[in-house]
Amino acid sequence: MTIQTIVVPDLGGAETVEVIELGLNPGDQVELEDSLLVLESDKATMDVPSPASGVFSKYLVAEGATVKVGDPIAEIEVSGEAAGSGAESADSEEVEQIAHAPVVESSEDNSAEQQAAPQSESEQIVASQSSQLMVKVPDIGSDEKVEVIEISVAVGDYVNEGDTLVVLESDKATMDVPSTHSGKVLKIVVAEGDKLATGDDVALFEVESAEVSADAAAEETAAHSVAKTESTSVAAPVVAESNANSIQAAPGQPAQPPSIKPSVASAATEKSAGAEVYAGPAVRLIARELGVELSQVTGSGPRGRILKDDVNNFVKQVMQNKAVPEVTGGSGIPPVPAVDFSQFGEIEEIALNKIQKLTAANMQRNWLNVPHVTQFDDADITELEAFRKGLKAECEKRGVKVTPVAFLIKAIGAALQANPEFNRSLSADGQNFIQKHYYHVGMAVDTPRGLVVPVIKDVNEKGIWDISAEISELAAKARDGKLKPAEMQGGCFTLSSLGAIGGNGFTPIVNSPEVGILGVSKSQMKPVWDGAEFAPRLMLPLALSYDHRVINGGDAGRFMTYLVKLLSDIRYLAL
Ligand code: CAO
Repeated sequence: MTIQTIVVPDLGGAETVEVIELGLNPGDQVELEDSLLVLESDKATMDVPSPASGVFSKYLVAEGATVKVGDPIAEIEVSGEAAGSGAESADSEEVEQIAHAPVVESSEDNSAEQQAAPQSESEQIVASQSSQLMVKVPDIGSDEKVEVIEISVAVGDYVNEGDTLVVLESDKATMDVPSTHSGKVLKIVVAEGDKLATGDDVALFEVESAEVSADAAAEETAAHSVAKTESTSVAAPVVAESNANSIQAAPGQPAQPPSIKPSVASAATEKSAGAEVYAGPAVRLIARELGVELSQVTGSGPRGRILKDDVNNFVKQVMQNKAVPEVTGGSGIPPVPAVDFSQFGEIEEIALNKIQKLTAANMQRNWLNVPHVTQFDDADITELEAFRKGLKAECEKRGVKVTPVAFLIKAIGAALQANPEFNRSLSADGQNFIQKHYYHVGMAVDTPRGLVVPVIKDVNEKGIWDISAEISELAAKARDGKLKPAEMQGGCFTLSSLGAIGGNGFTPIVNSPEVGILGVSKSQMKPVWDGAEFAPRLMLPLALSYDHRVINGGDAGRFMTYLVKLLSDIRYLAL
């Protein structure tokens, strides 16, 4: 292995650049062309790719350092063979510029060569009609085709000179193709993903005729110049400060044709989803590979630039919160805007605990996936309550507390058996019903840490005493945080009783993949017409929510009617 020193490559005119991103750690494996670090001038952002595969050793500069061409910036360890084909080893007296240095030309101090470049650009604008111009890809400095990664205008748009038409991206740089004229876009002849080379058509424009004639004049002059200077014309990428206004050159001076200026600096800023995105080519590549919308990523780099770590962290965060990707939004659902409540008064932030996070995720999942319908009825529990109260002495003797909830669970089990549609789930692919032949009922328990749902198994094989004992035991465990996972699994249907708390009705959310849930509110004495007179009866408000994919209204009506009958005359429970 040989240590190979990477130096700042040709900066295309910029004297110094800033080191803005150091993404590797000593020992990291790097492949040929992997980005080692990112440099930025006032016009361009460029990745410095590795000239060979090897092991990253260390950086020789710090983030924020200002460096110039030839400055050593990093070291990698490469095999002897790779070292021979790449840059010089550290032993070498002369430090050579890396083989794959990005050539991002800046043009403020245009060389003679670069001055000649615009001449070839005369071909970039062709007057196809008296008032129409075809804007073409400028000289991009190589024969390599580059990809269109963004179309920044639409047909019919009026664009001003300098506005970006499309964004091109090679593996080394991102370039805007700005409009050379003000005018209306008549046609865009490229699509995202197209590979373009210098001189390819981009968009047809309608421009004012005066401008066209000026261009045409310039074109003619420039074309003439091309003929004269053909040998000196270079294919330098024109990240030029070359002034489009130079078309109004002084009399006698060779008029410069309007040049299309791929500005790498501004290319690093992508307009996406209405938001400005500031990121380099390597980061854009990673984002595209991972399917990350960069406008959603917050940049932690200098001036808000998005770094690789930002993209990685974004992905990690989404994966970690997969169950709750966002409080709102996703699947095309418009997100609720984030509000800074502190502007209205004093606030404090309280983190959700694990149960609360899970509840939030499950509720959102169930609410979004299940087409809910809720049906209401009241059960006359006058006799049930009289019977229950009559059990008081027996309860004390047995040490068991019997509440209406035990009768509800027993009645639900019987109603599930009589109405098997409620004892089903929909298969994950939506093609089959899963009919269950066991009767396990979940019971929502309100605890200081949040809502949990222990499950009472085989309720149809148990009597009121056993069910009551289990309710007390599971509710106590739930409140003490001692429920085991197995005690919260396997439910066929859920009971949510707010009877001890109050209210006269609510619409519970189905605990999917179950298909039904019963919401029970506080019983109240009500005057009920018995055919001859109003009689005081203890009425229990019931709300049955169901998954309308599995249960139709008739099924629900029958289930509810049967349940009400069982609760109104519990002798049926014995049958
Ligand atoms: N109407 C009137 N009174 C009722 C009643 C009803 N529907 N249901 C129960 N009660 C009474 C009980 O009889 C008991 O009174 P007595 O001691 O005088 O007999 C009192 O209310 C307290 O009952 P409890 O809460 O101790 O026990 P429970 O069996 O009624 O309920 C449990 C157990 C675990 C369901 C309940 O404690 C609980 O946590 N409920 C909340 C469930 C919940 O949060 N649901 C919402 C989920 S969706 O967000």
